[in-house]
Amino acid sequence: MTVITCIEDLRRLAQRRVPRMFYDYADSGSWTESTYRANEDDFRRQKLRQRVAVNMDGRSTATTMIGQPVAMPVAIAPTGLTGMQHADGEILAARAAEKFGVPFTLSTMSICSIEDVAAATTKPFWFQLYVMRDRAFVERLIDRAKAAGCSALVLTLDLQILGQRHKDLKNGLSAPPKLTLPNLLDMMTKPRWCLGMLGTSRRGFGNIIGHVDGVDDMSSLGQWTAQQFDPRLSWADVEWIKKRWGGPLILKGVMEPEDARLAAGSGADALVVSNHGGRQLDGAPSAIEALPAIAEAVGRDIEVWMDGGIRSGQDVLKARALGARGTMIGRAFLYGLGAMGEAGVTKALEILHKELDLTMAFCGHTAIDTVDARILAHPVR
Ligand code: HOC
Repeated sequence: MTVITCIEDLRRLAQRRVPRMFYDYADSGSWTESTYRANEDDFRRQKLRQRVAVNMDGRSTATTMIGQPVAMPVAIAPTGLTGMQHADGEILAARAAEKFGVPFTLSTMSICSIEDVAAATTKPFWFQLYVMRDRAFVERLIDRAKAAGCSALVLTLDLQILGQRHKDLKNGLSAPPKLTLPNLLDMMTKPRWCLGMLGTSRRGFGNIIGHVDGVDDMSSLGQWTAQQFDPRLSWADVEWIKKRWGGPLILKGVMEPEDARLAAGSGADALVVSNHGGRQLDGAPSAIEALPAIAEAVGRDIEVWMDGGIRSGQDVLKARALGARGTMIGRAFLYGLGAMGEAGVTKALEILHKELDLTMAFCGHTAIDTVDARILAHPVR
């Protein structure tokens, strides 16, 4: 019996329990995966300054993200096909986040639908939007998110075309997934996962299937999605979406100060410095490397968050020190989900929280809101 003490333990367990094609989908980057690796590696390069004889009693990691109280500056990022890591994955992750006191973001490309997650939770969650060519569908999605009581919209700006992901191509990860003999044999070695899938009816893209004329199964879904991500997305669309949504708006996928200034000028509430977990433009800098210049460029005009490479509470603290008011985690919660369902997501959040709290104390702080760049020995740019 493995004792789970860190995110890496959850990763290893998930790798054993989730069929390879779905595990690889979550845990890979595009092309050479250099950006995917840099996201994690560049966190390691930042060294922390230890303080002593400082009162460390009565600590709190609680803060706010776009004015919403959070138990720590961490939100669950929107991740595609989350319900393939574990049956009903989006519902389980949303429940774990709700109990822990951090926001959960549901992806447009989720397996469970907006309505499924709303019915299974008691607090508002966030919804992530992709801009599709079918703008009437985008409007319906926004309206459904509003009707479900979602409290923020996360608009992804960096996936209007898809980065080339070798593992997915080799594994036959498509809609529908290619059930080749190697894939079927691999699935048979993951009985826990198979039983979960047999026990749920939620195996398709619930936000799309049944909500677009002619898209009623995985095969029609595959054809529809292949042409739907709209490469013409512009700042005018951001304005249109902001107006249609009318609530808190978060822009995800910003990597350049120039785009960050445009994001701030758009009136959005937060931007997320993100290279999509190294899944889009391989060769881009890590998110933690891109963060300081962006934070400097926009000042207090918009909240700056980051995602990419966070595998410990120390990373959350370092991101905070380099200018991120909040962070989003993708793989760190997906490993927990694949390993142990809802309990695994809770475990991932507990691990991050404990590491964040202890590291904050070692660096001489009792409140997350007082942390700044002075906790870093030699901030590496
Ligand atoms: C065919 C669906 O964020 C990812 C996701 C979404 C991609 C949707 C593709 O894989 O990076």
